[in-house]
Amino acid sequence: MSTRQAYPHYSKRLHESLDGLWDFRFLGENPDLGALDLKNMVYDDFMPVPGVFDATPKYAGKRGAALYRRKVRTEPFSRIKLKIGGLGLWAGVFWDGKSVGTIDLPYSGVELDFPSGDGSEHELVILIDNRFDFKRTPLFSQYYDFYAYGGIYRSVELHQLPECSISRARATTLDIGTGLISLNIELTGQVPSKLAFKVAFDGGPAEEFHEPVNGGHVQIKLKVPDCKSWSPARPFLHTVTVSTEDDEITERFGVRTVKAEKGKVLLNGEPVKLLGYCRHESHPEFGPVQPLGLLIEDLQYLRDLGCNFIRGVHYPQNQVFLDLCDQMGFLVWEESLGWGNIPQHFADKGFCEAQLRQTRLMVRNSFNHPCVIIWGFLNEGPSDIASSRELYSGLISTVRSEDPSRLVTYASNRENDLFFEMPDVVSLNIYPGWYAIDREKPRPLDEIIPCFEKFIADIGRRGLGDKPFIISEVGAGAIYGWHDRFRVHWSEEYQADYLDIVANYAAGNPKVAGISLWHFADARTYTSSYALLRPRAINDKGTLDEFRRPKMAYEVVKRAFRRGNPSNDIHIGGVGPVGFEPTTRGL
Ligand code: ADA
Repeated sequence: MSTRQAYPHYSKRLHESLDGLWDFRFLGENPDLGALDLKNMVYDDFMPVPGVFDATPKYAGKRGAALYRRKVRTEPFSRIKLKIGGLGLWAGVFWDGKSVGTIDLPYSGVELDFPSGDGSEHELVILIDNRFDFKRTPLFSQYYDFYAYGGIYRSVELHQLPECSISRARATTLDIGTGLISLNIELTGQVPSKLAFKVAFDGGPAEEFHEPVNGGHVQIKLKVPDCKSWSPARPFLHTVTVSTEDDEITERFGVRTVKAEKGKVLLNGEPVKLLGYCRHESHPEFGPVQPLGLLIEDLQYLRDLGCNFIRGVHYPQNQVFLDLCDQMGFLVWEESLGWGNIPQHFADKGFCEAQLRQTRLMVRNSFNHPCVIIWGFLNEGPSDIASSRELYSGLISTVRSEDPSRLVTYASNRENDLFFEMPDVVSLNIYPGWYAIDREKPRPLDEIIPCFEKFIADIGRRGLGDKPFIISEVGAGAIYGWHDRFRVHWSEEYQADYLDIVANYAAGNPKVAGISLWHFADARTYTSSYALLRPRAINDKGTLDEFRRPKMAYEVVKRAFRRGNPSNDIHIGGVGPVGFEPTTRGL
């Protein structure tokens, strides 16, 4: 096993990226997993990791189970941590033929910790199952409006851990003026009652500490030397290296504060208007896998559009994407997986438990990204039903107990929402003039602004006027290249006229704290007859199509957003004044 240059932060730890070509076997659409014989399995194909088999031509659209296999080398009898950045929909992980864990949280970054056993060469097998099964994978249902892919969506790493290892060091800004932060160091394995360790910032001199360990955590406060705060205009990043006798990690973080006050979102004490898009991790050829080049391309477009804000829908985001947002100064809403869940889901213990677990994990995994300013969950859940209260309040308190330093919200589509009092930000998904009130009116664009105004007046009357209000979704479909002199639904003209109204309204109205238009790029969705609502079986409301070709609305939105947020021009095409290697993060 080698210590790869790509991950310079774990200098004392043997680790390896397992990305690359793996052996592959599709087990069929209805395999008997109980009778799985891994020992005599014939692998008759290969697949890339990260990669999804059901986006490839040979296995396109298949639902069933598949095996991914590769050989790995470790020192005998070592402690192993397998880090998987995200997969779907369900996985069983086998080490030398024995199960070492299962993964039931699609899109979540997970870690499995287990002993390597005897010998130095091992077989690692990941069984992927992309069939819908509410009992096993309660978080993904077939009716969700985005395609549920099968495969390993993100990078896989193998670490050989010392007996006591540092799993995370989470930095929270306490004061931007003095650079005071609190550092929460999390340990796993054989944890001592007192820990001797060193802390160094930005590769500078280390300070020594000897502190008590409580429940696997050490908490200290310290000042970042020569501290520079992080903001969209100056996305300055620091690194912190924590080392013990046996282990060392380096995490990258930013010093900045986020608050909600008098209807505004404040960043470092200053109001910031959030102008941007919802973005799916989706590509017609790679599915949910996000090649670095694609991420750069998307972020360049978003910057050019004058955006400073991205709502990452509808699941925990790729860590590399968040790294780039840190570097480019984008502000991000990250949310856990959910889509129009129904009261029957809320009545299911397994669903509620998985919601809480994945949301906690998302906050922990993305904690050090300064770009993330808002945590969200349960897109368009049943928030108008009293019995949903327990899960909504449970998720809010889970987020707040993990991270009181950011804002929490959820995207509601219920104007009679019962829980808007609980989150920090009121967020509404609303499609006036698309899913129109008067279905007989041609081009019902005049319905848009009155709908927004009514909602703002309603929340004001409800006493919620002091909470920032975000239009978390709004949009209209357009088929790329489809032009029509009547400028009707599905034409690029209708979408451009629609987004012109919406983007200018949000950019110019002080009562709107932010907007994330639905959506950045077209994305694959239903293969069932739900697709009758979605021409081409694609959600066509992208301002760009699925191959990132701008539609007419592109220039319209760009004009409105740039007028609303002229400071966004600062970094067009660049990564900000301070360039950092994206690989210096801890995760
Ligand atoms: C909802 C949902 C999106 C998408 C959108 C649409 O608001 O949150 O995921 O389905 O509607 O296109 O209608």
